[in-house]
Amino acid sequence: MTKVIAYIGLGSNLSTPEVQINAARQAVKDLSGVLEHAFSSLYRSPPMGPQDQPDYVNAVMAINTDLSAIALLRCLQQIELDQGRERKDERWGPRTLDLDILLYGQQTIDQPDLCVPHYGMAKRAFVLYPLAEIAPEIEVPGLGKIAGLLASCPLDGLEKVS
Ligand code: A4P
Ligand code: MG
Repeated sequence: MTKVIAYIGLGSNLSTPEVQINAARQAVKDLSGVLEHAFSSLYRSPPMGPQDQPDYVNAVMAINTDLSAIALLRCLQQIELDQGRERKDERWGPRTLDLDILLYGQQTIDQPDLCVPHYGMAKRAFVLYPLAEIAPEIEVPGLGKIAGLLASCPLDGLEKVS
């Protein structure tokens, strides 16, 4: 199977988010069939969605993988569970760890449990800015170059974690 560069969005706002993000990075690196290609700085931002929850820490990781997109999703969901992720009914509620597949090569995937590019990425500063840091020339299928997406995406309080 050929190798693909995939981009993963990492987010956490519970149980010491920086620790969660770093642990998730290591867990992804430990997957068989995955090599880390790049990892962004950590970024802090106010919550999108319900405001009565802590700020989030986000990052974006690029990997080189021969896992299929769906196999990668299953591995990421297991890592979420391993790090104490509980799925509740509240939309956009707090979580120890969220791992989203942002991009999988230049593929567009539209399956019941997997949509790539990730549906919200073009409007989310906490995805676009870390992605642009590690992939300044990237093109998002159907949406165009990242520079154009950034130009119409306000920072919304996003800042690098020092
Ligand atoms: N799914 C479909 N496509 C994908 C994909 N590309 N990657 C399906 C990952 N999963 C994908 O996900 C729900 C379902 O999406 C899964 O069953 C999977 O098959 P989930 O992780 O169970 O639920 P979720 O993450 O709570 O849902 P959602 O709507 O994806 O949440 P978001 O959009 O990720 O938002 N504020 C800040 N500042 N930073 C954040 O990171 N994150 C959220 C969560 C809210 N507010 C935030 C942040
Ligand atoms: Mg998710």
